[in-house]
Amino acid sequence: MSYKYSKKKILILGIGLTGISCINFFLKRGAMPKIIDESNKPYYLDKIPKNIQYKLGSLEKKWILESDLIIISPGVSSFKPILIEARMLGIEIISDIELFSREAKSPIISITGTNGKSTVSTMVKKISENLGYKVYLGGNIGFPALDMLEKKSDLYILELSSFQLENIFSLQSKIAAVLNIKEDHLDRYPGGFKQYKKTKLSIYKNSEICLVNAKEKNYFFKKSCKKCITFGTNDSDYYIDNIQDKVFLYCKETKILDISKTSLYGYQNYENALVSLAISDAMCFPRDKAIDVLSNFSSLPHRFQIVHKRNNISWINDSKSTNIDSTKAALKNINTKGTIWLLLGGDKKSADFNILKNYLEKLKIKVYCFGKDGMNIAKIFQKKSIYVQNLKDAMTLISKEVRSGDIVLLSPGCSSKDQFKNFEERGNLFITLSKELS
Ligand code: UMA
Ligand code: ADP
Repeated sequence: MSYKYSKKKILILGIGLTGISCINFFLKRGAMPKIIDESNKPYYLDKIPKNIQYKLGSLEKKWILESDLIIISPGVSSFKPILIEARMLGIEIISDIELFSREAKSPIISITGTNGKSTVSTMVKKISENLGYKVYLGGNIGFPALDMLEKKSDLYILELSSFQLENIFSLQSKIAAVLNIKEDHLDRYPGGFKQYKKTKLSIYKNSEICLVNAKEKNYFFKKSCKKCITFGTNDSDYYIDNIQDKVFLYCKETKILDISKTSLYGYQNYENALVSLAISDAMCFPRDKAIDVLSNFSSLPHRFQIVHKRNNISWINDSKSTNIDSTKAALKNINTKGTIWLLLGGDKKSADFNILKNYLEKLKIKVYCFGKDGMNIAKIFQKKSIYVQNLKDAMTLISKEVRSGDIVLLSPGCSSKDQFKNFEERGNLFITLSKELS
C-alpha cells in the first residue's frame, strides 16, 4: 500500500531521538508535521528544523484533536486520557516503527524480550556483517528505526521494547524473537504484567518465523506463525547442556558450540548466543561463520563486565541491569568464597524487590542501596543491607571494607534516570571510582 502524508495534519509527540527522526521522515515526503513535548526543556529542542511549529510544557488538546495522524514516541504512554479520546474520535495513532514497517523493503529480524535484546541484536548484526551483508540495527538500541530507511540495506534488525511494540500494525518480520518476559515497566501498564506480556508477544503477529522460549510455555503464539522454532529447554530445537562441567550449545541433539572454546562470559550470554545461532540458522547463514563470530564475542559495555581487578578483588560493571531479572542473572554467575558487595538502586519502576529476598538470603552478600528507591529497597533486605544516598557514597564505604576474594557488583536492577543521564553514565562512574578507590 502506498501511504500519502503530504496533505495530512500530522502531529508528533515527544521531542527526543524518535521525534526528530519522524520530523525528518515527513519533511522528506513533502509533509509538514507539528511537534509537542510535555517538558519545557526537551533535550533535543535544538535539533528541530526552523520551519517546524512546536509547543512545549503540556499536550495541547487543540493540536491533538485537530490532527489526522499522530505519531507517539515510545516514552509517551499510549494510555494518556487525551490519546484515548483522540483514538475514539477516529484519529490514527501510530509509532515510528509503524512508519518504518510501511516502507522497509528488505527483510526484517525483530527482537524483543525483557533482557538480552541489545546483546542478541548485536550478535546477529555481527554475524550478518561477517557474511558480507549490508545490515542496519535500529530501534530501542538508540538508533531510530526511521533513520535506517536512509541507508541501502540487505537486512534490517529491529531491537524493540514493549513501548515500541504498542502502536504497530504493518510489521511483517522474516523472523521475530521474544528472548524472555519477566517483570519490568509495571509503572507503564495499567493492566500490569499481563498487559506488558501481551504487548511483547504482539511481535509475532504476521511474522514468517517465530522464535519461542520454551521455558515459558504460555509464550506460544502459534495462531499467526507459519513456522515456529523453540529454544531454552532440553526438548527444544536449540538448548544448552552441561557435560562434566563443560557447557555446550546444541541444535537437535547435535553439539554446535563448546563454550570453553569461546570468550563468552556469563550464562546469560550463552543463552543469547544460542538464540543468535537459531536466528542465523533460520536465515540459512553458514553455521561455521556464525560460530566464528560468537566465539569471539564476550559482553557489550556495561553488561556484566569485569572492569577492574586489584588485590584479588573484582569490580564488575553491570549498569545496564535495569530490572530484577538481570540482577538475578548477574548473581547466578558469581561463584566466590568471599563476600559479594552488591550495588542496587535507582528508579525501581514499581517492581517488587521482595522477589529477590529469598534469593539473597542464601548468599554471602552485603547490599548497598542508593538512589530514589534505595531506602525502600534496603528495608526489604534488613540486616544484609544499608541505605546510602548515591553510588559514590556506597562505593567509598565498600572500598574500606573489601577483602581479597571479594566481588563488587554494580547490577542495580533499576533505571538510572533518577540520578544519571543514562546507564552509560552510571557505569562510567562505577569504572572510574573502582580504579580510584581500590
Ligand atoms: N515525553 C513527553 N511526555 C511523556 C513522556 C516523554 O512529552 O509522557 C517527552 C520527553 O520530555 C522527551 C521526549 O518525550 O523530550 C523523549 O521521548 P522518548 O522517551 O520516547 O525518548 P527518545 O529520545 O525518542 O528515545 C526512544 C527510546 N526511549 C524510551 O523508550 C523511553 C529509546 O530507548 C530508543 O533508543 C530511541 O527512542 C530510539 O528508538 C531508550 C530506553 O530507555 C534506550 N528504552 C527503554 C528500556 O530500554 O528500558 C524502553
Ligand atoms: P536489553 O537490551 O534487553 O536491555 P542487554 O543485552 O542490554 O539487554 O542486557 C541488559 C541486562 O540484562 C544486563 O544486565 C545483562 O547482563 C542482562 N542480560 C543480558 N542477556 C540476558 C538474558 N538472556 N537473560 C537475563 N539477563 C540478561
